[in-house]
Amino acid sequence: MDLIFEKEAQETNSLCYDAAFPQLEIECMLDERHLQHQITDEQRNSLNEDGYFIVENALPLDLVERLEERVDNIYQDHLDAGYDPHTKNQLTAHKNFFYPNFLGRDQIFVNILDWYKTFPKVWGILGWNIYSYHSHFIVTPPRPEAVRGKPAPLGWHQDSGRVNIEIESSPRPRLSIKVVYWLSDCSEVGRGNFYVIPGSHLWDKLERPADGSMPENATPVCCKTGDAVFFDRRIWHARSENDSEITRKGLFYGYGYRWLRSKDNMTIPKEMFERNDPIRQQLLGGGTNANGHFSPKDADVPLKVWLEEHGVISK
Ligand SMILES: O=C(O)CCC(=O)C(=O)O
Repeated sequence: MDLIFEKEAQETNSLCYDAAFPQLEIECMLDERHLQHQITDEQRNSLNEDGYFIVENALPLDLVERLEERVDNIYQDHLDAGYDPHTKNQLTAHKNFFYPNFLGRDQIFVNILDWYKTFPKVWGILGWNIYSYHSHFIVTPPRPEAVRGKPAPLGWHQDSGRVNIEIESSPRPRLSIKVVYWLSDCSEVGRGNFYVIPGSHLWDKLERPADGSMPENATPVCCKTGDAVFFDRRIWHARSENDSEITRKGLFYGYGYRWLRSKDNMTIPKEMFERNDPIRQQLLGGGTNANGHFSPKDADVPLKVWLEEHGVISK
């Protein structure tokens, strides 16, 4: 970060515009606001007991609007091309659109990685040897009229694929969490809500009713636009069908330990990587060498240094 920009960032604590890259908005680095939004006992208890918690109004609506515009543009490009590169299938207006590895598509997505109302809770859960191992956004349009209201079995799962089969311990270890920011209003059931089974993060298996109906205690997570949900990767969760008139949109940020391999291709343009501050670079997968993912030195984990300097953890 150049000195003028750094000084400006410290002075304004707000969005910074770089004169050389006028379209590149770089949100300022960690500051006092982060210290005010650390995880509460109630949130920690909810995560430990239920496997998730909600942070209301995590993002202001003007920021949601700008994020949504970027998501809409990427989605529209794919709709125009009629192709979904993730499923390698045709993309049509009613299909769910899952778009991984989106951070490098726009600086504004990177800005949310260390968002002051949420990121302190991430370090409060996982500690400082972390990065964003996986990110995706999902656009879930309303179902076609012909199938509206028809029950469809949900895709219940725990995150992390083979980890759940190959790791020996029971219950499985947490390893990572996700934070999803809702860009659309999911405050009523039937809007493609995210479903969870509270407490199921400690289960190795899920008993699914044979008729495809909801498992016991399946709970829709109802959130307003701008709310965020933190969830443990182990909680059994699923997307539901959207039988409303509102296209559901969510930005999912996964955080895990730096020794956990990334699930995304992590195609962050070099120039974008270099223009972000060291803590962002850590979150984007930076580090000095491979061993530093397991036995980090301070240069690998500027987040740790910042937390020490601000009295959040002791040296
Ligand atoms: O789209 C949803 O509600 C669920 C997303 C999901 O399953 C995931 O992020 O692992």
